[in-house]
Amino acid sequence: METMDKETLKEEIKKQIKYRFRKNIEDASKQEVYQGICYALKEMIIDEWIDTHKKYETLDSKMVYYLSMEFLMGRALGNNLINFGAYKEVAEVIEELDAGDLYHIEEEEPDAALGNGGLGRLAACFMDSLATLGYPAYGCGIRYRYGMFRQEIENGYQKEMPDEWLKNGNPFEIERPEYAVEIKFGGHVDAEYNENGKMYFVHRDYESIQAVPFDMPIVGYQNGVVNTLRVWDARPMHSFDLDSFDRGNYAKARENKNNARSIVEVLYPNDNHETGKQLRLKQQYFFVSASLQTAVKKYMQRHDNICGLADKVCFQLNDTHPTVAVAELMRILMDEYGVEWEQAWKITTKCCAYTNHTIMAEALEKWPIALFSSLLPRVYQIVEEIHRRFTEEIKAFFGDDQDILSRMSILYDGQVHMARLAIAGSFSVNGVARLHTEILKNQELSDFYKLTPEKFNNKTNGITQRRFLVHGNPELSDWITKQIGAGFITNLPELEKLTALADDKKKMKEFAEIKANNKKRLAAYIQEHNGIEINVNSMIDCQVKRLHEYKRQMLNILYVITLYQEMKENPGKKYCPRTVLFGAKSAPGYERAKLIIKLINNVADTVNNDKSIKNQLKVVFIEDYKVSNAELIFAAADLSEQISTASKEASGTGNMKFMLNGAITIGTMDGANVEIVEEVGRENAFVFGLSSDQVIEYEHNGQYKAIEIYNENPKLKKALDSLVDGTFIKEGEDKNLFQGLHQALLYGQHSNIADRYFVLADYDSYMDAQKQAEELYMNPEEWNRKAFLNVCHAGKFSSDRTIEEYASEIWRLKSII
Ligand code: Z2T
Repeated sequence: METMDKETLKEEIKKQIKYRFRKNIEDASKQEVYQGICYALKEMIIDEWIDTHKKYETLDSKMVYYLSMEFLMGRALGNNLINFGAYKEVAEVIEELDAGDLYHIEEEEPDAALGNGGLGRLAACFMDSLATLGYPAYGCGIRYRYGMFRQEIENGYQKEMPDEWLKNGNPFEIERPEYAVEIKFGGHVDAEYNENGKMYFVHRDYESIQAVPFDMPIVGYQNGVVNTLRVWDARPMHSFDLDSFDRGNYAKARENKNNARSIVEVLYPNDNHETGKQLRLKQQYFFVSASLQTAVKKYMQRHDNICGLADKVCFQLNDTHPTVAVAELMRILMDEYGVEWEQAWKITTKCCAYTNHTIMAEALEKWPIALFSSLLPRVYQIVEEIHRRFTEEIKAFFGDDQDILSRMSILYDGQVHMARLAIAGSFSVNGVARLHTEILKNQELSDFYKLTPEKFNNKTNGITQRRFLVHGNPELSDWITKQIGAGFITNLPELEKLTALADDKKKMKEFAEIKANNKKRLAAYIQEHNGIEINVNSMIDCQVKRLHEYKRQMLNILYVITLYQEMKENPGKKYCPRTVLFGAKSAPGYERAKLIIKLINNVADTVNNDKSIKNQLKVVFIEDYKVSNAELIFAAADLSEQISTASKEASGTGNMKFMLNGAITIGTMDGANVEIVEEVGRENAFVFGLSSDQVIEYEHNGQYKAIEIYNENPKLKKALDSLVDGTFIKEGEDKNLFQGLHQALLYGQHSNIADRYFVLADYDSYMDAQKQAEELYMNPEEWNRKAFLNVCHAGKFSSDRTIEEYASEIWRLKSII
């Protein structure tokens, strides 16, 4: 927080540019100015970064290690400036130096997209809240050379391009080669006996890889705290394999080097889906082993007995991806510190805690035993023993019941079941929204809940208002500050104080103007990136999230098609003007999702070029949806589409970002929508669709008949049939392009049942909810009031609240402030 005066700041930025680029600021490119600012800021935060860690050491603080394959950080500069308390100063300095404006300079920074979607962004929000609340924490992850792919849309199809986020360097990171550790893969394990006849295990003929940490600062909000996100890079243990080098085979000697790096080459671009690739397991063990070795070493520097580890360390497993931590910690305790099994198990199960993020079956991680045991032979041995003992426990509790064992065994059907291992090895198992946790307890994990009910708890997700309001929507943030002070920036429930203004006409007009300005800002972005002019007075209707069938972008586009067909049937009628925005990346191998992207783009093309509907409806597909353009979208949105099949979306977090920025939710009673509606009131949202109980009941009884709904609903039939009658087929395209989508909804495809996600079942009530939204929008004052009340009641959804709950109920951390 100790910032410099403006003159010193100017000198510092100029100096950085000069000695890094051999240039005076007048000659520097925007990228060079951007880097100059980053390095100047880094210099300002470095002392607090050092001091924070000194403090943790002198206080001997208990520390949480948030283990996550993904951290979807987005851009760092703007966020760091805000949290450091230097944003406005630096913005002024840049203008005074005639070096452009900060908003455009921020655009020089590539997003750090080391994550897929919700799970990775949640980890990023948690990092921000942990630092802001002064909790001792490390984020531990992988420094992927290539993050989430960049999406290009070509002829309406998604094309994946490499994300070269490190091309111009990564200014805020610091490489820490002195903390490199060795990671062992493959080989075999021999049992040997020492002089007292005690058996121990020796791992031989393994391949070693070096893990090198890079630290990134996580700046707390104006509190002097700077935490660390530690991401691991992989290197060959020795840069040349000397044996083969000696034999004169230079290329072979280099090979080793390439293998090591391949571990951290790229983020797997699957959200809510597992592919079971060996390299993925390598990634998991690589960063988990590196992080655990470091944490234990650090603990042993200050303590003489490993048995107290759980008093000082907690490992939070972000989904099952880091679950190998359970066995790896056992290995370290037993093989490296000589702890006996029973004692090691006690320590491990007091250190590990697991968060579940989905009930989708295709996301459950299972590893073939052959693959697992050949890659991690010693760790696998330990898993076998954990399994043996856990099986005893299950039998003691339930009796010898094969059905129960088939649902609970860690080793089953030739596979290692990671969620089962995570639950067995953790003292806490949490879901990410109230409804989701209830489904875990009563359906998906009910056997485990019966066995160990005390482990289960809920932690409803949250988002950081520093990025998604203060940075993403500065106009609204400043306006709120004028009304109620800046307390909401670290205490979001203070937004409740705004409620009194809902009846103040003048204030409500100001609030509406801010939304209008944000729409103009987004319109400029869309004009520049899509070449489409949108009507800034239209309802901005947004569905931005990963493309997944359960999220039902299909339901949304069916509504768009229905509306378009109505407009064409009633040429004289006036409709509520609407701009429907979609933003979504599909997993590259998810063919049906990719086809839905193509459909959205074809519908957009047809609708946007049809003069007969007089611009009352526009459809825009935002290319390359990511954290940085998401900030613009949330700020500008009127309607927030949260329309997943009830029970399928564990929480959702975009829903909270829209609410905080004054968009009204149209949504199902799923995930955190339930709690959003509870906070804001049903009258201030558009709720529709089957309940999760109804969906689960259908799934059990198999009574759902999509085709009957289709046959009984002419509007729906007409919309659906437009997929196969050529309406949205462009010249030169296969007439049957969208046949598969039609087929999947009505009859099922590839051994799946028809309409697995109940799109047709919810069509009618979705149409109703959309009609209500349109009517309300035609009454701007009423709309504005409800949108405003969404802001007022968003307080619960700060990740600060979520982190306070984790810290007090799971981690038992003490804040240093
Ligand atoms: C993911 O983003 C989510 C769940 C996953 O389960 C995997 C990924 Cl990559 C393995 C999402 C959920 O779908 C979403 O509902 C939730 O809000 C988010 O995690 C954070 O908890």
